[in-house]
Amino acid sequence: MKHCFVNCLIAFSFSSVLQAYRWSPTPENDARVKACEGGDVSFPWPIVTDGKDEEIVYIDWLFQAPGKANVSIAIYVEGNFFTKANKDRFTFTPNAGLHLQGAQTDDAGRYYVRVNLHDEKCLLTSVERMVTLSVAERAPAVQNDSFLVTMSDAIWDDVIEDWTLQLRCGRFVDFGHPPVDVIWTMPSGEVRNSSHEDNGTFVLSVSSPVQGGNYSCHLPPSAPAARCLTDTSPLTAAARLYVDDKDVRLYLLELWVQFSNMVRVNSDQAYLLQNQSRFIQDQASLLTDQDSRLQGYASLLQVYARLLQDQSRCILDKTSLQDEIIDNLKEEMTNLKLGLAERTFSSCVDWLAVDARSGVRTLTVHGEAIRVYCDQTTDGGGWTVFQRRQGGSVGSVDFYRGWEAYRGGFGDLQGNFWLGLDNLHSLTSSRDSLLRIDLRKFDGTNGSAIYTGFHVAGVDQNFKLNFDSFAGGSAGDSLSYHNKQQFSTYDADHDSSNINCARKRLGAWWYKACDFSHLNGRYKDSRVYGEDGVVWNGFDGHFSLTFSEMKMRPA
Ligand SMILES: [Ca+2]
Repeated sequence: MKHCFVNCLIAFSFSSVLQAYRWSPTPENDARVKACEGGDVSFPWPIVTDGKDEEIVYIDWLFQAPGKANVSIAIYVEGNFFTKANKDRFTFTPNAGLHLQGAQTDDAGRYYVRVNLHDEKCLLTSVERMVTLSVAERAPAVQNDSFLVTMSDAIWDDVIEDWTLQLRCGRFVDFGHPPVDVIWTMPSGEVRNSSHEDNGTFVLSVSSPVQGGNYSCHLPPSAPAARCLTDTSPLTAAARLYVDDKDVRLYLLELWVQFSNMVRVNSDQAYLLQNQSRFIQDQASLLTDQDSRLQGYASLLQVYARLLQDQSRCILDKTSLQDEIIDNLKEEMTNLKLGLAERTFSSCVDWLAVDARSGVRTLTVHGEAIRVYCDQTTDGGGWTVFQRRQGGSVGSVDFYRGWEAYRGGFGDLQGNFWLGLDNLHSLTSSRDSLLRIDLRKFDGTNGSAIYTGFHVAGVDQNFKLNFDSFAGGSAGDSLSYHNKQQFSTYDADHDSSNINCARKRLGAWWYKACDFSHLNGRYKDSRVYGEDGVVWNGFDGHFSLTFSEMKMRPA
């Protein structure tokens, strides 16, 4: 047979069918077969030969996906079954059948089987059959609420002149082939298959006369398997339709619509109210925060208020104290003014008792007022200054002056000045005084010289200098040489020299012949050697000094 098979292959041709065989009745040619996704499906194709000499040479199977060309998927030859690539899920079942394991959605399409035979004349013939396979996607578990019955709005039917409405059962995708209807049970007990819409709902149209009562729907018992449903529990749902008359029904429908709207509106309002509630809660928590913060501020403000009260009390206390002090001061001032008005001061010691500050004061001496400068700081104060040399901006006072100038005095009591010989006589004539001379070198060293029993004679003795003795001082004694000497100016020579010492020295002093000290000499701006300068021999020789003050205090 093998050699013949080869020959027959060579001689192969698609001749017309000889009818020397027969197919079993099922499946019919062009049958539709349904498989669930992942499940098995068989194409039995039993074929029976009816001639002794007629034998199957080989069988081949082809597959045609929708809209595509045939492709070979398997072949059976000499008792061996071969599958093409990726088609090993197909197995052979006698005598021309195929079994597909784990059907997939892309397995859907047309399957052809071609049985190739030869007869005793080695003439090859082939016969074909075909099935169309649908593969349904496996549906998820069906939930009961998928079968809820809903009711449509009523529609006026002009033909029957009555209202119709529809009951809808379920929402799921129909995979099945052939389509499975939902079975409705009417209030009368009558069973009716529903029509079926594309979106998977099953609609029962109810028209006049509408029966009131329970309408229930359920899938037929075979449906879950046929439709790849995984849940085979009874799937039924029911609605009760109240129908007394059409007005009542319409009223009920209106109520239904209103209720639906109300539910929708209510749910909208509920959402709105929830939002508002949340907003109010937020505000409340915000207010709580602010409240606690305000309470904090309030307690802080109370503390501040207490502090301010304390401070105001302190201020009031202080103010009353100040008022008291001011009153006392005013009283004292008044007393002082009264006292001052009645009082006269003959020396800076008198002034020291009422005013400890140094400065220009008025003394009354022999009924005559004299303006003087009181030094209230040096050595206990009470000093009446009658000569000062200090240079500087107020130092440009010329001390090379004549007799009348020295008699009356000149300069500025706050700066460089000579108080006047008449005043000196007046201040010292009635009592002995201490004479104090304060000096300063250009290097800043201070020195002083003190003499007791100081007084200056009158103009009749040309203001002769008188004192008892040198009483000490770091500047040394450079005035005893001049004791008992008359005062000389360049225009009044009362010295004991043959020359005019005042002209020679360019000053005015109690010259003898001529001097050991010369504090009315020419003021020099630096430490310059010269007999014409401001000189105190015992302090810095003939070098000019930067500062000189002559003062007296009653002994
Ligand atoms: Ca002379």
